[in-house]
Amino acid sequence: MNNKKQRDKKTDFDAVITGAGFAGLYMLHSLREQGLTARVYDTADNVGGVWYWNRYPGAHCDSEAVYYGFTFSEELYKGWTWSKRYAPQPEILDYLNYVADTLDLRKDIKFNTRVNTAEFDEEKNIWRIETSNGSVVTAKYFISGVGCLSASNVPNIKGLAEFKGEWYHTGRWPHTKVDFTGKRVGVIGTGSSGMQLIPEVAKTADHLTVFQRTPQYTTPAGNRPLEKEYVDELKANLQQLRNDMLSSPSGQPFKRSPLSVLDDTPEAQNKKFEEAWEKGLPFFPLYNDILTNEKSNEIVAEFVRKKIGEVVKDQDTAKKLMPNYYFGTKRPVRDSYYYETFNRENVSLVDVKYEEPIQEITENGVRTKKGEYELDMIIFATGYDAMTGSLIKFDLIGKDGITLKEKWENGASVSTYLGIAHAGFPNFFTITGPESPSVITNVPTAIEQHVEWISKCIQYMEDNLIEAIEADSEAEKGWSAHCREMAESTLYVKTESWYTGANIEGKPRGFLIYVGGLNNYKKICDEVAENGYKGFSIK
Ligand code: N01
Repeated sequence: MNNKKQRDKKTDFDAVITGAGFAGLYMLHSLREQGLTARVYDTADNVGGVWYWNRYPGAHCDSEAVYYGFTFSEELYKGWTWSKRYAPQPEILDYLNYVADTLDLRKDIKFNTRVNTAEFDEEKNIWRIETSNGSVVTAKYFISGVGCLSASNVPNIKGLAEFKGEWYHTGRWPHTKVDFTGKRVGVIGTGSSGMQLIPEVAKTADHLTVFQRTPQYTTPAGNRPLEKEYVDELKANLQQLRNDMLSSPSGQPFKRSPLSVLDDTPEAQNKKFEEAWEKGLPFFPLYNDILTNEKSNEIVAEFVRKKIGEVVKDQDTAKKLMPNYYFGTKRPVRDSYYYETFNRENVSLVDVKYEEPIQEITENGVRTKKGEYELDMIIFATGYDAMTGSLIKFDLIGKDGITLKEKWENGASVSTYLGIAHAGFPNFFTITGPESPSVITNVPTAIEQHVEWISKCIQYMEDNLIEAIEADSEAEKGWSAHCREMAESTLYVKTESWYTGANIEGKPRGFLIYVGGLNNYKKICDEVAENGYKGFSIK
């Protein structure tokens, strides 16, 4: 007899999920396959999540396309063929639409709807969710699929309201064409988004001024069409590919060399780096200690700085473009002709960190310490309030009326259990939440692992007629301490970045990513489940 049927269903849905990107789509599908009901809410008018919003020219994913998708279904994987090694945003959005259509997901998604409040009812052990369209629904489970990078950050620079020209943020790009032709365009920000956008804007703008606060390491993406034989082979061996991805630190089937950079002679190091640079291969698998050994890291960093000096003709500009922090400790970028763009006559670089900080935006452009840059358009490629921003920007109210924002003291003391669960917030799960491997892995693989773990946990609850599951405070403290300890053994924590919260003015610092590898993380999560959900209270 099916135990589930014995549960007295006292809610509108078994689960409510926020976000219709990779995470929300798979979570919805997975719960439906279990015979449960779920409703997804998204503020956009279609599926896609970050790939719906990030429509700026040049937007690509810098995880290889053949790994940047779902592997849980043979039908889905085999029915889709990527055109290029790194997929452009429109193709990823098409892919997510293909997923939604193939799995018939849309009927359970409410678009154009924001979740304003989600409140846990302690007596009934249910969540009450209020949305922007005025509706109130109840669910046993509340699941966040909003991801780590969805709260856009437009910096608070004096005078923006006075600017007479057009302005945009890369993460909220319009759905209509933005024309740069003949215009004086300023781009503020040189992270992944800025570096993808800048070469595209330069092609048609009259003049492009790049306002750089921190230079960024990037290595060539070497994007190219995919060979049919290679794709066919992956499709024919999907289970092997899936296992390799889930049992790797990065969520991609790369084998990391067991060698330290220092094990090789300078000639051997150089040969490997040159080959990676020429072929557009990632640098991290070449050695095992690029992110942990300062000397090894400096050798890679120096190689990239030397390349910048070779590619960029004007040596003053080249010097400004050379980073001086640890390679890879800000999110590494894979680019298409980024440094080359600074050889164009219509492109100039302004160092707003050391030479001429931005003072204000005027009605005509940007004023720095040295003078005014007249502009017709300003583009903010200034990133996101990452990891926690989207979780604390609405009222998520747990036990005793405490919000997640209050629990985390507005970000000063973020603590989770496994990045999935939260003491004081029963039956609430976060997909790729803070303190999980999330953004330093191939994100769809991390999402698959989380969704499958959450689905299994929910199935366990349904089978055993469990009303509520909640992370214990002690387990949570232990997990957060473990995450911090792991992070402190790397060079990541030595650099100011969005990983540490340093990109947002006033945001408390912390390193909210589990750096021990997706493979080890999966083992820990599986052990917790196998041990009767160790670290959780169940009732
Ligand atoms: O944002 P960022 P992003 N004045 O935070 C600068 C993913 N992504 O949108 O470094 C002047 O990296 C800031 O300077 P600094 C990926 O995970 C993936 O580019 O803080 N400048 C920095 O240069 C990525 O890492 C893809 O000193 C200001 C830039 O703005 C993440 O999204 C593609 C400033 C922000 O860089 C975020 O990338 C795109 C100010 N007040 C994005 N405030 C893929 O390919 C900020 N900056 C998968």
